[in-house]
Formats: sequence, structure tokens, C-alpha cells
Amino acid sequence: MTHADYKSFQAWLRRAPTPPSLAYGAEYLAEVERNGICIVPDFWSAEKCADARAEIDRVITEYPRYVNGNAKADVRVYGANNASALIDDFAQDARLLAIASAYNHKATETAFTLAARMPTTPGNSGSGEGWHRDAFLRQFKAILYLSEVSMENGPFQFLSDSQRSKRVLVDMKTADLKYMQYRMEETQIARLLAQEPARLKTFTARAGTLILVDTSAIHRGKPIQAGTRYALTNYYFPTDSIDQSMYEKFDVLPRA
Ligand SMILES: O=C(O)CCC(=O)C(=O)O
Repeated sequence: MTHADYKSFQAWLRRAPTPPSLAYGAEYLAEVERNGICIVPDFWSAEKCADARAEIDRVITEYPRYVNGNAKADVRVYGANNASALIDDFAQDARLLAIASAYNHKATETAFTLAARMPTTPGNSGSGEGWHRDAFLRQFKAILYLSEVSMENGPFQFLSDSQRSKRVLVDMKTADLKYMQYRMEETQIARLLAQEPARLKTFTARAGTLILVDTSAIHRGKPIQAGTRYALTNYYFPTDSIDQSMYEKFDVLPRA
């Protein structure tokens, strides 16, 4: 990814047709455009969250073959929506799909939903295994906390402005990041924060809180120190970029 790639993507975004106006969540979309992230409290009720936690436990027990072997901090099943009507309710939420399509300026689908249960384990690096970006250009995700998330049990953390193309280049210099470096050392993040500590945002919140986020920003789940965190994450992609290799890469649980 070079400066020219960012410029041509920004030019494409400017030319892309204006998405139809949203019946729900126009202000959320505007906030993601502005800040890269938006927090929506009480998106799901406490009862629905409790049912979904039980569903995650069930899917993990019933489909051990699809418990992801690469994740160390959390117990993950990609495609849990294919084995649970309740989780699929989140995957197919039409209000969120409309926001995702508007943000991508392209027809967008939920390729799959990740169900994750993160217990406390010694020396864990947190959900997502430490600081990283998922992509260098826009990547929209919706994360739903299903349990109360405090400073101790793995809140989502985000470096503000790190999704902005100009900031990507400045941050590369400050933290001595390599070309197309997706994963960052703690020391590199410390260099960025030494200059501007306020860039670190940590999202503690009640169960049922929704996080809409552009994960081309630098982010992680904070390492968990106590308790357990349950969450669902919708992975949205433009329809024309979804193919079989994506399902294989994530080892997605297929629909029965
Ligand atoms: O769930 C979280 O808090 C972050 C997860 C993450 O960064 C990832 O899966 O890429």
C-alpha cells in the first residue's frame, strides 16, 4: 500500500455514488466516517445477550471441529450464525447491513459472524492476539458485547485517527512501522502514545452494547485479567469480494 494507493482509493470514494439515505443509524454512519468508531448502547437486551451467551457455549460444545486453532486468547467459532438462529439474527440485521453497505459504498454482505468466548488465561494477548489492523483500506465490522465488559475482562481498544490515510503514513514514521505491517509490537504502540496519549480509546460497556468500527484502524482486545468476555462480530465484505477462499481461510462453520 503506497501513498498513491490511498489517494486512488480516496478518489474512488469521492466518485462512488452517494448511498441511499438510511432509515436507521444515519448518525452512527456519520460517526464512523468521522471517528472510525461509534458506540451504540442497549442494542440488544440483557435477556437476549444471556440467551446468546448460552448459544455460544452450545455451538462451541457441539462443533469442536470449528473451534479455531489459531486463536490463543479466545475460544472462537467463525460462522456461528450458521448453527444458531439467534446469532443469525445479528448476522442478518438489515439495519446494520444498510450501514455497512453505505460505509463501503458497495453492496455488502455479512460473510459470517464470529462467536467468541474469552476466558482469563495466563499471559494472554487479548482478543485478536495483540495490536493490529485488519486491512489498510476500509473494513467495517460490528462487535456486540454479550457480557458486561470492564477494564479487566478484555475491552476493545482503538487508536484514534489510525484509519486515516494521512495518519497511517505519519504513524509509520513515528513508530518505525514497515510497509504493509499489519501487526504491531507493544513498543511501537508505546511510541505513538508517548506523543499523544489521548489517542488510546478503551471501550468498557454493558452487555448489549454495539461497536461499529472501521478495523483498518489499529486496534485490539485488551488482554483479559479476570472473568470471561462473550462477544459476536459480524464480518462485512463487499459482495463482489466474497469467495470460497475467504470461507476456507477462516475455516467457517458451514450452514447445515
Ligand atoms: O474482539 C475484540 O475486542 C477485538 C478482536 C480483533 O481485534 C480481531 O478479531 O481482529
